[in-house]
Amino acid sequence: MTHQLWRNATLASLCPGTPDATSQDSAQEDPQWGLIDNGAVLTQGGRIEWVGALRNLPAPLRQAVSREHDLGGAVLTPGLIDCHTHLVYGGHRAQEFEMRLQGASYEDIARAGGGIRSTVMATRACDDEALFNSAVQRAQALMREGVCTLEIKSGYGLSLHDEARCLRVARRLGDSLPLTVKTTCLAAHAVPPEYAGRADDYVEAVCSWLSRLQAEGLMDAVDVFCDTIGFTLAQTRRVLLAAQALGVPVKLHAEQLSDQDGAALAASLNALSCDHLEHLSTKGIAAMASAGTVAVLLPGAYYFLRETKLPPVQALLDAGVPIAIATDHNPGSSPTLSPLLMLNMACTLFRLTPAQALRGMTVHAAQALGLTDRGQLAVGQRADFAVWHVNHPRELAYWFGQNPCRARVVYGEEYPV
Ligand code: DI6
Ligand code: FE
Repeated sequence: MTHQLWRNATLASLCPGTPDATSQDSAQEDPQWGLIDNGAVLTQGGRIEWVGALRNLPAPLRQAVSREHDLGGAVLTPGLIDCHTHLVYGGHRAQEFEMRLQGASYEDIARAGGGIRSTVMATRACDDEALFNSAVQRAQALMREGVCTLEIKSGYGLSLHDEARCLRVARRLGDSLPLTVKTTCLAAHAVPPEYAGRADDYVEAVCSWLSRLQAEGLMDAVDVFCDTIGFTLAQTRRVLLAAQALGVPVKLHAEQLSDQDGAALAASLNALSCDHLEHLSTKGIAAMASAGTVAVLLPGAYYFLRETKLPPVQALLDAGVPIAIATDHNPGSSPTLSPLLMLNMACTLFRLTPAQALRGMTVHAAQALGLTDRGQLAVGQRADFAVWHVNHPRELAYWFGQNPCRARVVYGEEYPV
C-alpha cells in the first residue's frame, strides 16, 4: 500500500496530548489545538501511520515513503464533519422567510400547514434524479469548505415510500462522491396531512417502518422532532424505543423551541446526541453529562429563526458535555451551506473559542455520529484532512464569507477544491 508523506504544514491535530505539539508551552496558545509546527503526516492507504514534527520522523518510515506532498506551509486539520443536516428535499421556503420577516412566527406557519409540511409536498413531487441532483450540489458546496463526513436525515417524505426514497438518495450520495454519508431516519419530523389529527397513529406507522428501512440498510440512526409542533415526549419515547429494540442508535431534536424534557429521555436511552437545545434545563444537562451524550449546537437555526434564548453553553461546558457544531442545513430554519460560517457563529453567538468550535466540527461531531475512526490527526485514524490557506487554525472561525480551503484528502486521496 502506498505510503504518502504530507509535509510542510502546521498541523491542528486536535490531540492536546500530542508529544510534538510544540506550541503548548507558549502561554498564548490554546492547548486544545494540539498544534504541531513544521508538521508532517504519514499515511498508508487510507489511514494515518505517523503524525509529528517532520524532524522527528523515524528514518525507516521516511524511507518507506513513495509519494510526497509539499503543503506549502498550509494549515492541516482533520476533515470537517457536518453531523446534522437535512440535505435531501425538494423546493425551498424563501417565501416563508418573507412571511417571518413580516411578523409570522415559525410555529404559526407550521400550524397553518406550511413549514416542514410544505417541503414534504415539494419533496414528494420530485423524482429520485431531481432529489439526487439537488443534494449533490449541496454536498459539493459543503465539501468545498472541507467537509469529508456528512450526516443526512430524512424527514421530508413522511411515508414509507418517500422516506425510503430520500434515504436511498442519501446513501447514493455517499457512494457517488468522495465523502462518507451517515443516514438518520427522521420520519417523526412532522405529522403528514394524511394523518392530520391522528399523530399517535402516525407514530405507530413510523415504528412499523423502522424494521423495513433497517432491513434495506438505509439508516444508521433514528431521530425525532420532540416539540409542541413536533411530537410529544410519550410519542418520542415510542419511536426511540422501537429504534433501540432494533439496535439502532438514537438522537433527538430536543428543546429547540420549548422544554419538553426530551434530552433527559434521550440520554436515558444512551442517545448519541441531543441537538438544538436552546431550552435545555439543568436536569437535561445532568442527564446528558452522565450518559456521555453529545450536545449538537446549531447556530444557523438560532440565527435564521432570530432566536433570543441561547443554549446553556457555559453550563454544558461546566458539566463536561461534549459540544458539536453543525450546519443543520434545511430549507426552513437553516438554509446555509457554509460550515465555516457556523464556526464563526459558534464563537460570536454562542461564545465558544475558535478551538472549541473546530473541535465541535471534528472530534465531537465524530462522537455525535458514533464514529471513532476520525476527527483527529492521530495514528490509526482515517486519512481524511482539510488543507487551508491560513497561518493559524483560529482563522477558520475568524474569516466569514470567504473560503480558505485549498484541498480535501479523503481516505488518503487528494481532491483539490
Ligand atoms: N428543527 C429544525 O430546525 C428543522 N427541523 C427541526 O426539527 C427545520 C425543518 C424545516 O423547517 O423544514
Ligand atoms: Fe435539524
